[in-house]
Amino acid sequence: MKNLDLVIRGGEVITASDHARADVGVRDGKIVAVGIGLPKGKREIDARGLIVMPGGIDSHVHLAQPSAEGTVMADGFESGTRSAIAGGNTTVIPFALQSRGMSLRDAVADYHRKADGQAYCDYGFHIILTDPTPEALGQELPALVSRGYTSIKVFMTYDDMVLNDRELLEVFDAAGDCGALVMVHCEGYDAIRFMTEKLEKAGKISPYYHAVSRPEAVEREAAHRAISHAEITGVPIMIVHVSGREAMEQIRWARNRGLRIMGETCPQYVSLSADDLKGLNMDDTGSKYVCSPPPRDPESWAAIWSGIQTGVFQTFSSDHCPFYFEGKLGKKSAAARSSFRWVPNGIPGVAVRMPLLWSEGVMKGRISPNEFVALTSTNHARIYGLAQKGSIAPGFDADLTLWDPKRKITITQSLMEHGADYTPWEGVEVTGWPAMTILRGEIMMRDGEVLGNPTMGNFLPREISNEALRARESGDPF
Ligand code: DUC
Ligand code: ZN
Ligand code: ZN
Repeated sequence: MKNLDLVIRGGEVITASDHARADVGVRDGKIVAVGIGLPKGKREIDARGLIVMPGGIDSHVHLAQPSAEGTVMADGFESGTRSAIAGGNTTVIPFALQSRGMSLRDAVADYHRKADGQAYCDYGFHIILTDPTPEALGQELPALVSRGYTSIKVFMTYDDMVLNDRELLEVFDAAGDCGALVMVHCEGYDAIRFMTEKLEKAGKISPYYHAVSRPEAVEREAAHRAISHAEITGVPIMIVHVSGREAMEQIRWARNRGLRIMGETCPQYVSLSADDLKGLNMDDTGSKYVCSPPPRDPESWAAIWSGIQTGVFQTFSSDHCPFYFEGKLGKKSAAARSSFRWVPNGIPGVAVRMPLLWSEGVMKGRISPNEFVALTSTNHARIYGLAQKGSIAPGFDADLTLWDPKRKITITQSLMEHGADYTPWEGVEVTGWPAMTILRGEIMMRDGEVLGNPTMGNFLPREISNEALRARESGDPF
């Protein structure tokens, strides 16, 4: 094993299935050897005392995505992927939004323009499908799947994105035909509108009422409906950003019935609560925590942990959806102060996803280090068709995070490297932090300093998801 470009020596190598003290040898951006006593490489990294794990893959982030009211996101590709690298990630999968009236091809082209030469880490695109025209479903979607855009997201709420039941069924069916994996935002449109109007009429307009307007039943009802549509059309779906017991139990129920329903949850659903949205007045900090579905409560965190521990959830993603707090377009804009309805929905979290899960999950004995790797990297790669990512073995991309499992850090804005002007986890103490992020053999972050440049991230065409393939092999329900 000669001519190694890089040897990472003496770390504890942990994958989703194994762990061993070993050296990792890299050549031409690929892992070529994992073993003991590898020959000297051109570059050497002493990893003694550190864990060497597959680079984090965050399969749910939003970058440079416009919203209906003209709100601008706080991160484009440059700052968003920089933040990802700072948090130990080497791949992100953001969304390419199809606005109504737009073709899917134009949506994808638009996001390539935004990302090209602007990414510190590798990236793919999911497509947000809001306008399921016969052309979009019959021609564009199959063509885009064959070019590596193998997953789509659909919404069951929001005026500018909601699909009705008939449209959901059409989209699921078309996705099943071409192998696209469907991610579903499960919150029911009518129930939210009803609650929002009722609360506003009663003068209950502060950020806290965002959580009141979207109780768990809103998420549970929509999850059940999405699961039923998936069963009827015979397609696998991923229910994203699950916030609490009710929707979690729907997924568990579906999986116990043998349906291919997958679940994703996020740091906010095991660490933030609806009480964080409470503020004394509209200028207070409650809007910093407004996201959808809303964070719940400690009982709910326990339910989410049980879902993580029992395999209801396959992925732990950030749902990084960054908005400014201050300023005309931020969470305290004049419109946002007039009602919670206008507070931009989303929080930044790509830099803290891995530390929060390590600290709350591994350090507190809730999950093993192998499960941590599965939840933050490997499962994202398998579910979303990234065969070359998510493990440490010869042939895989040399995407590695060197993890300091005992490092204590107080989370603060200056460590985030994101474009937002705050972090919802300001002042939270965690144990476990990335010491180094390596992308295809290049050191992109060392001891908190982001190195490299934003031309180093590559676009990743993705294969058809394992789940979609299995569903197709098992045959059409009719
Ligand atoms: N859904 C997301 O996936 N992210 C932020 C807001 C939303 O509704
Ligand atoms: Zn969503
Ligand atoms: Zn999201």
